[in-house]
Amino acid sequence: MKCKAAVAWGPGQPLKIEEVDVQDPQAGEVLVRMVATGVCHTDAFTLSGEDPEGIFPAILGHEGAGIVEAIGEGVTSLSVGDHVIPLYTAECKECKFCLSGKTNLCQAVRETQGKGLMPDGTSRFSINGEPIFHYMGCSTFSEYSVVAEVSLAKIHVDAPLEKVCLLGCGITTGIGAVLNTAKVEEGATVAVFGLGGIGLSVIQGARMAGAGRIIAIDINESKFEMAKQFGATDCVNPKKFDAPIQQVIVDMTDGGVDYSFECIGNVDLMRSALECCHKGWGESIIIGVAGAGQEISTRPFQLVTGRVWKGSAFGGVKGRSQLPGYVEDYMNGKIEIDPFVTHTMGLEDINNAFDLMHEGKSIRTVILF
Ligand code: NAD
Ligand code: AHE
Ligand code: ZN
Repeated sequence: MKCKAAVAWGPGQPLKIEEVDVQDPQAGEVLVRMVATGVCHTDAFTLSGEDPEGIFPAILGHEGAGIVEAIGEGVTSLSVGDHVIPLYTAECKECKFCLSGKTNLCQAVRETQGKGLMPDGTSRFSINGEPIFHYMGCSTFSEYSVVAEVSLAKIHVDAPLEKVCLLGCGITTGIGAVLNTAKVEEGATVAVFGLGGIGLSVIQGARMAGAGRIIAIDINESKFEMAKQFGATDCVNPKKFDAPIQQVIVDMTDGGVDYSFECIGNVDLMRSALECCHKGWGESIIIGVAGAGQEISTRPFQLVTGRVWKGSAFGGVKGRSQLPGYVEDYMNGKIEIDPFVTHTMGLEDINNAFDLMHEGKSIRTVILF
């Protein structure tokens, strides 16, 4: 079949709307008609050329929701008409990682996914016979996408896809990092670096966990109002201080926070986030994604004296088992999504969504197909 998709032809180039050929789903694969997709900073990161796994030409997008249009041979867990969220972190329920009980990082399709291919090592997208690569196993910037069965969460048929698409990455990542990775306790003091879709979701998660104090940090003060709406108790602009931000936070909190979250992708701020943690027990969670060749550093003494450095991918959430519950938590009012959707537009305007993100004017733009 043919459909419209936004194609990333090369690093730093605007996406181009193209008519692409989409091959039928093969064994273990599913054809999804996309209804909506968010635009996450990670899409911009890969488009910038900073992603070591970035590969072009590709169809980006990994925060979508849609409806099963066709299934390939051997697909048993999904039927035509099911409502689904594509998962960049698959869940096969069989691999060493899935069975470990220690991680959500299923490896069933990860190797080929990182090469922009389906599990059999080929692409389902092409233009004039030339293959176009998949992205993060999702490629949601397309009217139709082929996704591995293990990379699809079946969700409640009544959930509004134009909202719950954001559970495909940003909101789940932030809430999950608080509840699964850090396991923030009631009354804890939390610092959140970066107030985009991820940081605001961390704040939402921290409030759900009953955190006592939530310190929101950003250089764009226009983000502070929404941070407060989600539960931030203090908002700090590092540019307003001469001292390093970690010192500012330590001074505000009688020795440091119990938990911090880096939601920007800046290795200097990853250090600040670790070093604003309390001696003896403070834990810092890296969520932000840093560019090729970048490395983190700190004095080992920071760890010797009890601070803990961790990372979190998709909030530690196992997509097929747990994401349907997140969708239902939205439907019954336990999780907020609507305020995150600051802009909506058609696929033809998708470059505008990237501009709004870079200008700091949006939290999430949702593309409606
Ligand atoms: P975003 O662009 O919407 O938000 C980033 C925020 O950081 C903005 O509010 C910006 O003003 C702020 N910021 C930038 N530089 C800053 C600085 N020097 N000091 C303080 N604040 C600063 O991005 P997002 O979609 O929320 O994503 C945030 C990060 O999380 C990205 O690196 C993204 O790739 C990553 N991410 C990781 C996962 C994961 O599973 N680990 C999932 C989704 C996104
Ligand atoms: N490809 C990059 C790393 C990108 C990355 O860290 N991705 C996050 C998800 S960001 C979603 O917005 C992730 O889950 N990583 C775990 C995984 O298996 O990809 C690189 O540095 O090579
Ligand atoms: Zn994302």
